[in-house]
Amino acid sequence: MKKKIAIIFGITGQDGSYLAELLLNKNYIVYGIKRRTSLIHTTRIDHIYKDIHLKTNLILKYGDVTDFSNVFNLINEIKPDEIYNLAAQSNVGVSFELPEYTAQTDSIGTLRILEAIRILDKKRKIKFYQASTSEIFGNSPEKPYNEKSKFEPVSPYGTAKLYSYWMTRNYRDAYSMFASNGILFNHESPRRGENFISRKTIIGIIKVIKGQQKCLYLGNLKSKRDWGHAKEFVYAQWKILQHKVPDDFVIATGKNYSVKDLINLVLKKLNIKYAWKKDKNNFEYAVALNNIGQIQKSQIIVKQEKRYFRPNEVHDLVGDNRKAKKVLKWKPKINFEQLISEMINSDLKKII
Ligand code: NAP
Ligand code: G4F
Repeated sequence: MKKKIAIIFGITGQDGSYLAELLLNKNYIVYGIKRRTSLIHTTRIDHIYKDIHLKTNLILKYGDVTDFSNVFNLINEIKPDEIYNLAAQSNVGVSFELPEYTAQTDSIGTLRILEAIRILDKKRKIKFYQASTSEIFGNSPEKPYNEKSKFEPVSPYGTAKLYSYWMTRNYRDAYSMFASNGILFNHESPRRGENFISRKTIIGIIKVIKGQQKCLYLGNLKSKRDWGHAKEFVYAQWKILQHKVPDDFVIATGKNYSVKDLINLVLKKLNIKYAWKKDKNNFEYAVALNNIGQIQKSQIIVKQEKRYFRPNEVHDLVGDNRKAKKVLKWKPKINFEQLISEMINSDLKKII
């Protein structure tokens, strides 16, 4: 049987690496699109990459979703069966500092791919997956969020992603394209970027124990997130494109925890005894109650700092995954505690 061909925009990211593994295991030929960077950073996919001169089902190509001619030429040359658009400036906090670049990548980047498909694929054979996000719900009042919930994004990132969500739907309706949105809630893994809260907390606290930094500085501890495992969430991405019709799906665990819950869990797993206190500005900090590693009793190990707060915040995200369970037969198995344990164990091996 002819092997399916997939393009992954954003293959060097967390999800791109797990999705590439999944598709290669399913015998796809995978074209991974990576950006030109001054230092090559393919660490997340090095274990599956073989020398291009050998026989391989993973081919890396340079590309950037801010360049229409590049996107067009790639799709024209590769003639894929499936396209996964995971490429994005994916950090919500950073989107307040880079709003225009975020829109170029996260909004117009998607439009460029959709337009290329519309022009090139007259027979409407290519299936398109858009990496949509729970950030599009913002602080919309009715929870848990499902596919029919109101969208009220509160960041340049969420707003840019909402444009892509609608464009994906519009191209599906206007041009009969197989174009689907996965509205994914937060998902983490040992491969998560180091400046997202889960990984930042784990790396930071391990470094404090090892004496490589004195304290971990964070922003808002009250916000809640519905955290799942990236490996399970990319499986949902693939399932969305295998469904018989294009559609939009919420992918979530259905349970959420606060940032403070996350920190408490990491401290507990690393055997640190501590107490939370407040300073005169009402900022919280955690003080060690035992000597452990390089930590001295009474040392401030975690502290809130103004610079890590965002100009606007999504307070409470939790998803209703019933449609995905029923229609796609997709169900998450890894719980929050297992996810965080796996990430801690991985970073304990990396930080020496
Ligand atoms: P990630 O680790 O930040 O990966 C993003 C990928 O996009 C990287 O490969 C990055 O390349 C690439 N990229 C950035 N700008 C690009 C551009 N202009 N042209 C081409 N590629 C570009 O993000 P992730 O966690 O894997 O998430 C994957 C997608 O799902 C993103 O679209 C994200 O917004 C969305 N999403 C993520 C979550 C989550 O919790 N992880 C939840 C909902 C939705 P570099 O490696 O060169 O930076
Ligand atoms: O880990 P975060 O940066 O993830 P956030 O903002 O929820 O966005 C992630 O999930 C979205 C899906 O809901 C994706 F679309 C998006 O691409 C990304 O993957 O922050 C989580 C929470 C926020 O409330 C933030 O304000 O942690 C809070 N936080 C507190 N201190 C911090 C920090 N976040 C970061 N990154 N760094 C801090 O120091």
